[in-house]
Amino acid sequence: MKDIELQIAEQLYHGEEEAVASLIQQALDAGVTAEDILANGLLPGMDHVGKDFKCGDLFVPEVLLAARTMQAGMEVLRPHLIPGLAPTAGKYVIGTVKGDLHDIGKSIVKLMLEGAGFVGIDLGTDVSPEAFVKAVREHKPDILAMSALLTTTMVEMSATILALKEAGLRESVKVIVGGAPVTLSYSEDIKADGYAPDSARAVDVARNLVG
Ligand code: B1M
Repeated sequence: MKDIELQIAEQLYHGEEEAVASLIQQALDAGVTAEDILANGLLPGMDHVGKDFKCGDLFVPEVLLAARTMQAGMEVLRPHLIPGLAPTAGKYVIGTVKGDLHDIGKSIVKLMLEGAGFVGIDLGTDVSPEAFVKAVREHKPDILAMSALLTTTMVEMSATILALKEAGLRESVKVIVGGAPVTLSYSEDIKADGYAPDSARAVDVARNLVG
């Protein structure tokens, strides 16, 4: 990892929004790609936050600050991750499932999809099965992408797939699931069409399903 990427990870950990935005700009100016800044700076920084949150070294306010810093960093990266003239690869609807407020991973998946030429709608967080069904009915996406970060909320993915089935829409859309507690085996159990452990592979899966 380059020194500047290391600094981005460290400043993200400490929730230093301005420092992270300015370091990202410096890295971009120096020719580091947006993908490298994300993979070697922001994501390891957030991973460090997650580990220390788990073992009790960090608490919710610090995690929130880091999450806000991550979003600020993503705002600087966004135009560099999205090539303006890519042809449309397909249409997506994305959201974090009901009861779940985690949106960082979902937003990264969305950005990466957009970077790969997909266009779509972000329903945000805490999205009920009914709201997903309504969006599929209205927008007719190729891909419905659901994110869950809690073991208690991942069941909503299954509920949404069921709701799609009941609405007669299941065959009209490919469902992709992901998020830290979600596994390939779980995705198979609930009969999703695809699973990805990270945002880069979410794009691969979406491409394969649409292509
Ligand atoms: Co929360 N939280 N949190 N949290 N939080 C976790 C998830 C947790 C693992 C922390 C821990 O205990 N170690 C734990 C869940 C335990 C479990 O269920 N197994 C947890 C908990 C318990 C909670 C609360 C219940 C805490 C509390 O209040 N007592 C609470 C729940 C609130 C709610 O949702 N109802 C809560 C709250 C919060 C904050 C609000 C403080 C904040 C969220 C801020 C925000 O999102 N705006 C937060 C955060 C930041 C985390 C950690 C630290 C980081 C999550 C994150 O953003 N990671 C997290 C610990 C961890 O994950 N290590 C934790 C970075 C992000 C880039 O990764 O989201 O995994 P991730 O996304 C990846 C992949 O998973 C994948 O691609 C992304 C990029 O590569 N991916 C997909 C994600 N979605 C995908 C969809 C796809 C494909 C791939 O296809 C559609």
